[in-house]
Amino acid sequence: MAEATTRTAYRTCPLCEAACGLQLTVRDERVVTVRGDRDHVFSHGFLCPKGATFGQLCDDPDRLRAPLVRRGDRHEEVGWDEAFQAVEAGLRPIIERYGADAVAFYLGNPNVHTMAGGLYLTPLLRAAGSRNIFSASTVDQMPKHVSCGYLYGSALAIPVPDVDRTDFLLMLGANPWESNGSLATAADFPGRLAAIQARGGRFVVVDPRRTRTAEHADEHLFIRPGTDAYLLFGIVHTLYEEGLVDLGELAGHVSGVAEVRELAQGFTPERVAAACAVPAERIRGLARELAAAPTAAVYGRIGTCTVEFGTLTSWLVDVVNVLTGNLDRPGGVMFPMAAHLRPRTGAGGKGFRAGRWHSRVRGLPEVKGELPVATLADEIETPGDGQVRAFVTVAGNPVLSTPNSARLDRALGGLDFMVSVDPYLNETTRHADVVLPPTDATRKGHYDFSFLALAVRNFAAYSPPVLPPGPAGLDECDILARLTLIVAGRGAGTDPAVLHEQLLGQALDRVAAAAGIEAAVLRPLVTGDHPAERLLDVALRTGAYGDQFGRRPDGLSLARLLASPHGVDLGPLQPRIPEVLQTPSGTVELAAPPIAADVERLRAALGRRPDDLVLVGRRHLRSNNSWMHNVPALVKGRDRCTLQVHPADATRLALADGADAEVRSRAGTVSARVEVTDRVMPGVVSLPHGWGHDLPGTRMPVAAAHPGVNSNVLTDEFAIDVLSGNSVLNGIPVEIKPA
Ligand SMILES: Nc1nc2c(c(=O)[nH]1)N[C@H]1C(S)=C(S)[C@@H](COP(=O)(O)OP(=O)(O)OC[C@H]3O[C@@H](n4cnc5c(=O)[nH]c(N)nc54)[C@H](O)[C@@H]3O)O[C@H]1N2
Ligand SMILES: Nc1nc2c(c(=O)[nH]1)N[C@H]1C(S)=C(S)[C@@H](COP(=O)(O)OP(=O)(O)OC[C@H]3O[C@@H](n4cnc5c(=O)[nH]c(N)nc54)[C@H](O)[C@@H]3O)O[C@H]1N2
Ligand code: SF4
Ligand SMILES: [Mo]
Repeated sequence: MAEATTRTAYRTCPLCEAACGLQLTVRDERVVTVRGDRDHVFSHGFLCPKGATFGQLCDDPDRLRAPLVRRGDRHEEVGWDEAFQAVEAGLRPIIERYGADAVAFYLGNPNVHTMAGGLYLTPLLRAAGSRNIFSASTVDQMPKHVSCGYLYGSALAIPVPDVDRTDFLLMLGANPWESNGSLATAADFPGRLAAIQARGGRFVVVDPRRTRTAEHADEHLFIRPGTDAYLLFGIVHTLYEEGLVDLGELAGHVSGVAEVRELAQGFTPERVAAACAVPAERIRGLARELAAAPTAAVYGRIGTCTVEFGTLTSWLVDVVNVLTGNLDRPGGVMFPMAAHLRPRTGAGGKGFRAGRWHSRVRGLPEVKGELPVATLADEIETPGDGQVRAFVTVAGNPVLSTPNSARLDRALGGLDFMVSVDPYLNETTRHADVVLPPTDATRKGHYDFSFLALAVRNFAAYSPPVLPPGPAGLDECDILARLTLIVAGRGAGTDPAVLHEQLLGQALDRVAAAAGIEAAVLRPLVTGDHPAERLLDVALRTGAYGDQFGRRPDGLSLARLLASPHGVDLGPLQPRIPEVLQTPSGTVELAAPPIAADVERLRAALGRRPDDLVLVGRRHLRSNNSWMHNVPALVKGRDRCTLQVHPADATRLALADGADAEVRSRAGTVSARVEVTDRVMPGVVSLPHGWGHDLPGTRMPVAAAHPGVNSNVLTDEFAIDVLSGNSVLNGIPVEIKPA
């Protein structure tokens, strides 16, 4: 009897960008064991400690299983219809009285890990019509979108390092040994790095901390936080000066090469060495090694984006790849081709534009349809026409994850109405009048709309729900559909199926128009048990490898992925230039005017005296931003939320290992436990983000018992990268004294 209820299921892990395949043992409708799926075409059995807790996370007794409505300072469980009526009663009058912009939205990181996020946010935001859209992108990767937007004409054309074939990898501000990689989906990133060495290649890490990745590298270079743009310009300068520029196959597809030479003037290795603290001879050496390697890739992540010159740094990463002929070639950096997308028919397009509107209070430019989250509190607090009065969060915890979060926390307390789509009552959602918890990940299907477009090898996988919908839960697609209908004024009682069919109809209209046939002919051919599955089926079948609704019978479809629980391998990355380029000229535009203009800001800062002491962040393998600290297995053991201080600084500042220190910045003050270690360079201290679970009114008791301190009390909402609006979260000037 017991045996009959035990079965094996396969599912893509939704907990980070690596997209590993999980093998789940399910007994009596619960996930009882999690293993890496050895037969998975991409992850080959890899599993990290977070993925191993997938079952515990889904079963967390503190996860909300029914909607909450706030009554006074308490949250009470209600039924779904009552919850949506409360949302309608809260939002509609504000929209009617003050207009669309009075409702702000914040979309957090897990949206890129759900199908609902990939399919239902765009309709929601379109229905809302608000200019006050914010997301975790402006505390993360927006500089990369902007630099790629200018270089390639599309903010989504992001090349990834071809780690499986490269001979030389230069990594800046990334720690995949802990993070498992970002903007480069590479399950078992550590194994893939080790394989570079095993085949005789090298990888070099540039980081103000000696990270686990740095420990495994062939070389680690400390760098002063926020100065990677100087290091990279020193490399670019050397490439020109020593005649090492060689575009290879790219010649004819790149414009602006002479302009970049001009822009690099003055950034000699000697001059930039003083700013970034990497010796001039090593900067020259890196340039020569990158140029001489049969293939090479430069890859930058969080430490290159969340800094003062984030867009320039992200741009320079690609400039070096272009100038050494490594863009779009095997072993260099390449553009993936995801199964749900179609290749374009030729080069050239409208190009990238930012600043179509500006934020009301600080006048910050829109980028990719959103405004910098660093100015969200301004928009809530500042009275006047267009003031934000209502707030919708979907999968976000900005009270812990965004700069000067104590100020945002206060601002949220002053809203007229707030609704959160979130499975936890946490530091942010405790402010919500209504909390709408989606079903857990075992009960939803999964396809990585975001990460299959960033994978270092082309593959596709779809996981159907492992368990049937729970008795109380509501699917996230249904939640977002009902919100959309409310915001659009179509009523809280409208069946979400109305919107599901409407979206499917629109998707079919688009593909039918492109193929010159009737959408009605295609509708009966679409398969799938769920609205998200049907939309995916259309995208897959008309995508790069699709069955074209039967015209290519061996092509991809939902049915084909359902029959392939370990995924379908689509081969190594292929060159995509010029097809991928959407710039007006149809070339890689190396020196777009907004970028060139920002170089002058960088040049002006070159002689600036560095701050005495700056704060950087760090990630730990057992953590995931702010939201997985309620899983006992992930928080057990010694306190990880420590302030790392170099021994020389500890002596100078009279800080003892294990004692508390008071850390003060322009934005705020926290008290943190000191860990004296030479893993940070002198002049740099490090505190992880996502902690600070000691605020009242939350329902995450395990996290509250391991609170840590919130590093974003210290980060400054006025420090942003001007081109992208991205917050500066690394290189924060601080003062420290014993507490
Ligand atoms: N100082 C500093 N700050 C940082 C960073 C840093 O390096 N340093 N990193 C930044 C980065 S890269 C990021 S991405 C942001 C993250 O910023 P956020 O996205 O704002 O924060 P998270 O901690 O990821 O919170 C995720 C929320 O989603 C909820 N959630 C989890 N799963 C689901 C789901 O399936 N559906 C829904 N609807 N909700 C779900 C969780 O309960 C939680 O409330 O933090 C940024 N903040
Ligand atoms: N375990 C775990 N995994 C995660 C997450 C997590 O919270 N925990 N978060 C996920 C998310 S949302 C993201 S975006 C990714 C991020 O993925 P990564 O970017 O790989 O993550 P980090 O570990 O923050 O690595 C950033 C590194 O930059 C360094 N750094 C700081 N300032 C500078 C600088 O100015 N220059 C240089 N060169 N380096 C600098 C830091 O010391 C740190 O080692 O990780 C994802 N995976
Ligand atoms: S590396 Fe990421 S995707 Fe893989 S098991 Fe760990 S959390 Fe899941
Ligand atoms: Mo992120």
